[in-house]
Amino acid sequence: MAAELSRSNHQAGVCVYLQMKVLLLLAVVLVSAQAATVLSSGSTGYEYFPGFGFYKFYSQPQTWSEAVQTCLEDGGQLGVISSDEEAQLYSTLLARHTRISGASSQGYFYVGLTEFHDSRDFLTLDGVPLAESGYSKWAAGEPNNANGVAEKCGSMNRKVELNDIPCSDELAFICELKYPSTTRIH
Ligand SMILES: [Ca+2]
Ligand SMILES: [Ca+2]
Repeated sequence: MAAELSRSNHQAGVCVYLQMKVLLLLAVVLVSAQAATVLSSGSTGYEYFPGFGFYKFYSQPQTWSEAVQTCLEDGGQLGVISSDEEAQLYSTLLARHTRISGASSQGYFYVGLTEFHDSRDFLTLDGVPLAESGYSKWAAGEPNNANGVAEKCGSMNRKVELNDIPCSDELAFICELKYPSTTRIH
C-alpha cells in the first residue's frame, strides 16, 4: 500500500514536472514569436543616437510623398531637423553615402518640409512653421522655385542647407523614429 502510494506520488510528480516543462516550452515559443514580430515590423536598420533618437538613411530614391509613406510604414517620420546639433547629426549620416544611384538630383535629400498651399511658407511634417522649427537654414538663394517650376517640397544639400525642390523628384532621404512627446528633443 505504502509502495503503491509512493509510486502514485511519483507519477503525479512526473506529471507536474512534464506540465511545467510544456508550459516553459510554450513561453519560450511565445517570446520567440514576439521577437520575430518586432524584427519584421519594418523598423529595422535604425541607428540610435543618444539624445536624439533613431535614424535610418534610405539610399533608394523616392518621390517626396513615397518617402513620407516609407517612413510612416516604419512607424516614423520623414526627417525634420530641429536644431543645429541635429543638423550636424544629419551631416554625419549624409557623409556615409557619397553617391546615390538613380537620384533625380545628386547632392539633394528629402526632408519633412512642405509648402503651405502656394504661400511660399514652409511647414514641417509636425505642422510647425519652418521659422519656429528650431532649424531654418536655407541654402543661398533658396527657396526659389528654380526655372519657374513649382518647388513645393523640402530638401537639403550635403551641408544640410535647405532647398525647395519639385515633389516628383526621386531622392534619398532619412527617416526618424520619434521619441514619445515627454522626451522629445527640440
Ligand atoms: Ca528630428
Ligand atoms: Ca530650389
